[in-house]
Amino acid sequence: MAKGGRNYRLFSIRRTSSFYLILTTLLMLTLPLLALLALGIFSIPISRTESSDAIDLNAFLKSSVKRGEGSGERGEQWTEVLSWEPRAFIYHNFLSKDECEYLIELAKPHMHKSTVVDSQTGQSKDSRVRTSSGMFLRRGQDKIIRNIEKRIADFTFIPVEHGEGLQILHYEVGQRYEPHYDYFLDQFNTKNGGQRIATVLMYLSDVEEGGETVFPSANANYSSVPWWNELSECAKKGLSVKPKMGDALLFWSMRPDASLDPSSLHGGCPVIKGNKWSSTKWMHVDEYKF
Ligand SMILES: O=C(O)CCC(=O)C(=O)O
Repeated sequence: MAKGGRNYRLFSIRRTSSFYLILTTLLMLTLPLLALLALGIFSIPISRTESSDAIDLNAFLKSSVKRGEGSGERGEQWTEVLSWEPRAFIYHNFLSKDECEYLIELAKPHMHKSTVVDSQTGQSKDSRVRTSSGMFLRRGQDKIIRNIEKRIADFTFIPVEHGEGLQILHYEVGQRYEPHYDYFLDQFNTKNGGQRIATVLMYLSDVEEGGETVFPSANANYSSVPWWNELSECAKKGLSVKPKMGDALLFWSMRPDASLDPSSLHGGCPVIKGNKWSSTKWMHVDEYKF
């Protein structure tokens, strides 16, 4: 029995030392791997079933919600390609209801009849093609506006400093903005910031009927949009977007080769029923100073 006991001890000592040997080997193999992972030289591949674009956007959105950017809850956020000629995209639920209401309340006491820019003098002038009322907010005016402007920069990849101040617009029944370009065809207006490269149009309210943004020169099948049957006659003359509170429409006035894009011609159809509130951010190729 004593012999059997010694054998058993020997066996258990051998078993313990093999265990430590395996453990040490594993540790020696793991340590360099951990060091490579920590230095970012090596990464673990993750298989993705969705498109990488959608995953990246979700990650960006989740992180901004976690960081508490913006005010109020936003519905599900996703982007939709509207057209490639012009390059136009809809970002659903870009603004929260609270942000829309905040912008409207901020602007309300300061609204005056909208003007257009005179191409000879660069001064604002009255116009029959634009019958809405509006006002400009200062870039970076307060925290909520800074958050919205940062979100616009993240969405468009155009720095905040290239943007004009937000313009708030109000259209009542019958009011409209005839089709026009946002880019300039004169020297005067491009002195500050160079040419306007892109526009983000944010809808601050729903509109019961009419008030769509229309692209009459878009190279697209206008009637293929799912909301075709809900559009006014004016909106059916082009590729149109129906205003929805919180949605943002991004379109580019310049092509990737820096030429002006005439298919970006766009207008606001007359409001038929209800009210339309929107906010426009014009962005330039260079820093816009004010
Ligand atoms: O209100 C719209 O739908 C169009 C507005 C617009 O064209 C602009 O602000 O440049």
